Amino acid sequence: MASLHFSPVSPTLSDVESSDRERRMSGREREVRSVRVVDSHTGGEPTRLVVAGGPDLGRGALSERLARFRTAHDEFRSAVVNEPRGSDVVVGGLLCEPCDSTCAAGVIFFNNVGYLGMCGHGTIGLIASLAHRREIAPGEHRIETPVGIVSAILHENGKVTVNNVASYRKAAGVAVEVPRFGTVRGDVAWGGNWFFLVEEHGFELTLKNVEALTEFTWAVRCALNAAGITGDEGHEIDHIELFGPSKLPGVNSKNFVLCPGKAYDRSPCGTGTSAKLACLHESGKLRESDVWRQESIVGSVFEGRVAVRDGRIYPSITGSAFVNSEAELILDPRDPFCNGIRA
Ligand code: PYC
Repeated sequence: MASLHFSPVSPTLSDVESSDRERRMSGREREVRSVRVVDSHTGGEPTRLVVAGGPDLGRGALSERLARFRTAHDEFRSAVVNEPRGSDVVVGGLLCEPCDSTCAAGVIFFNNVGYLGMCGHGTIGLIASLAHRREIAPGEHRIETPVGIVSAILHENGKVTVNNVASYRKAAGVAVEVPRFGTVRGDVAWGGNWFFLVEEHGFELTLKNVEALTEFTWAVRCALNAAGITGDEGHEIDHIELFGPSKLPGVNSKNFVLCPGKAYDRSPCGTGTSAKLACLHESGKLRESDVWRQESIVGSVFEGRVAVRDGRIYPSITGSAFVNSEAELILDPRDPFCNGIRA
């Protein structure tokens, strides 16, 4: 595999362009930053991959670099994904040099309100973007994330299979009292992020119901928080996932996934589908040889499987991403919304 060129902290203009621009600029203007991004979507869910011009997070484990990103460079996160450059739906990925030399890359995912442990649709987008830049070829590539190493197979047909971190159900059939909606039961599960998975909700999962689905899932998330129902080590359950029947032939289920910043996932959610696969396997409804097809609220489909090693469940998710833009973001300190519109 060709090794990737990592230049996350330096501007990406060519030397000649840079020095021309330098000569024309003075004072504050010199602080204008150039950030190189590749935009893609995976089943309708956007990913903006920062390939150059990101903050210097130093060395060390990706979890340590994420902590540095959060405490010292959070404005960069907001500048890249929030309005007016982005929107609540955009998930950002900062391409990082990996610590482990067997990995092709490291990545830290982020969104309109914070950071993600892992992101399935984002990893598919990352692989499609690196392939678009001719930085990787078909085959398997190991990727470092803040929650562990995952691998991704770029298939000859452009599809991508993400072999996710070990996933598991922490608790089944947990009841929570949700104001205005009553008792809601769901499973608490980890798939690289924390999820509350609900089968019984009474809603039809269609795009025309998105407002009602958002209101309900947000109320569930707030109720879990208020009741002190969390993932391991007190981690907030910040993704809520509803399931219903799919009308597509051969597809097992349709979902609606509310993400931490109140936007819904347009894709079937890679980490959410992983959490679902872990729950299905743990309840004896999915064997290692089975394929689970998960439809998203917009009609895109991921294929999921599980492998069990040393008693742990490793989901894999297959989907496609398409690159739709390569761009240079300009962060001009004179712009009052240079760092995005923040709450
Ligand atoms: O695909 O894992 C995912 C994901 C998480 C949040 C949005 N998408």
